[in-house]
Amino acid sequence: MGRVGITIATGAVLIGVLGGCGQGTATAPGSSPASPSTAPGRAQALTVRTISVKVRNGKASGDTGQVTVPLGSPVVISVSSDVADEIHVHGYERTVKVPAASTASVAFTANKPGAFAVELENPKLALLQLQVG
Ligand SMILES: [Cu+2]
Repeated sequence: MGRVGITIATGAVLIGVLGGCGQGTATAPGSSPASPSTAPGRAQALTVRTISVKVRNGKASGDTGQVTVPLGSPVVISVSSDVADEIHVHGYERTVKVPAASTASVAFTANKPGAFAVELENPKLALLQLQVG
């Protein structure tokens, strides 16, 4: 029925993403391409920031809380979970499924400044807050 027009917020820096998973509900689950996109053209000798979080019995441990990475750094967020879930990096809108009793990683370049929540989707569990810049 009602035809929705143009979404204007595209490209704006998202501030205040701490409120949970309210955004991005239009994305179809299961259709996200799992290929980490790298930009080989302007790769500098940047250190990969590896962030590791372990989730057991609904509790996150490891690199939780606020994690600061420099703008432009390659980031790998590795989550080990005892239950099947989905990692969601807000702002960057990266989602990766993690099977039960295993580890999955989200790799991206932190090229947007700001503060971004990283969560597990199904219990809406906050893992960490990624501070870029
Ligand atoms: Cu989320």
